[in-house]
Amino acid sequence: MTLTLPERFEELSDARKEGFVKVMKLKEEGKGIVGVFCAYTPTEVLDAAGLVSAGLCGTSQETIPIAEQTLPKNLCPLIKSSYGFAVSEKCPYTYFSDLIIGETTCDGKKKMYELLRDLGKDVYVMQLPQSNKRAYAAQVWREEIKLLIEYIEKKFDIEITDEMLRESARKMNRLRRAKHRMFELQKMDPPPMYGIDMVKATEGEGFKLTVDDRIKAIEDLCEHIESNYKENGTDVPKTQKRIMLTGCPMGGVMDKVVKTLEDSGGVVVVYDTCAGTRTCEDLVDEDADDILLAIAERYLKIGCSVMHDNTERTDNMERLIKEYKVDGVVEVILQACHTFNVEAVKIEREVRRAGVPYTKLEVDYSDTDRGQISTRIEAFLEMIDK
Ligand code: BJ8
Repeated sequence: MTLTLPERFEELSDARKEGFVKVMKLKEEGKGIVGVFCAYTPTEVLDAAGLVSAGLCGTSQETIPIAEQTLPKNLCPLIKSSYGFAVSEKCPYTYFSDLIIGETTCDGKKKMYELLRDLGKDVYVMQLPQSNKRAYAAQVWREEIKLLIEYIEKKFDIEITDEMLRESARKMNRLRRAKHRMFELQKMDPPPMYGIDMVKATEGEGFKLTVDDRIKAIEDLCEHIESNYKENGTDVPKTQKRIMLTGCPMGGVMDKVVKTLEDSGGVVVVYDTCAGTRTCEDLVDEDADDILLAIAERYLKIGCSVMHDNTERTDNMERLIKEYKVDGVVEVILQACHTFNVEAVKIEREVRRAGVPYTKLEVDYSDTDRGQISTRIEAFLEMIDK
């Protein structure tokens, strides 16, 4: 198969060009590339299949104007940005993906996947149950994972056995434990690092190609942080207010929210998000007789607002506040994300019950609300007693 670069390749920045060349090389070496959008994607299947998986969630304002030529303006920026990257051919993983996996999560995403198909992409959508509370929910998700396995086996002409899945589950569990160990370092008082640095470190880890490389990168990082803390202490002053961030994925608002918060006297000690503690505390039962069911059960424990009766998130709130000695909670809602925005009512109730101040910020990826967000954050931090 002859691979071609996008028509406007020469207009891209050097970093992006590098990304395209790197992914093209992988494809030339015979690697299958799978794009994913959600923490519900059973990564054990992709790992067992020997496929390279890459997160495709858009985190940049840059591609939103082109997306808005097709999609409604009043839509979550993550969805618009992701679609914009596909239309403008600016993301190497989307461009070179052999397969894109989506799930029936929020309405905007599941409808956007249909439009991705119109761009000629092979998009496989898994039907996620609307709630994990029904007795049969795990069986439904198990069946969906089985169907995905069959699709992948046929498409890539491979076989995925239960033993391969079990081996991958062990590996993914090790990765989850490593991430959790890193997050738990922030329980120290004062914490060893700023939240923005922790995110940068995990972003780098996400681009490692094999799970083993990712585990090693995080474990090395943990050791480095621990020994540095012992020898030199931390750059974070004890007076910084310890903040939990919760809500929508925050990749697109790191600078506007996290950096502003930490420049104004706060430090993020816990991320209750998909990229944070929400997805690394629960493990797959590696020794279960039915490994497919064990994988299904683990994924359905993810406390995402797209689930009806998402008690997992509210149940964890008070514990996380205590364990990480949280002084205040900031909920970040991406514009037009109805599920997280409505669920915020319950989250606020839980946080206040735990006796901790709470605020909610509704944001998009643009710079237009930067001043207003900064004022809100400063006012919130000022009212926290420390
Ligand atoms: S498991 S958080 S990755 S669905 S796209 S729901 S922000 S309106 S991303 Fe998500 Fe999976 Fe849940 Fe995580 Fe709202 Fe935007 Fe929808 Fe979003």
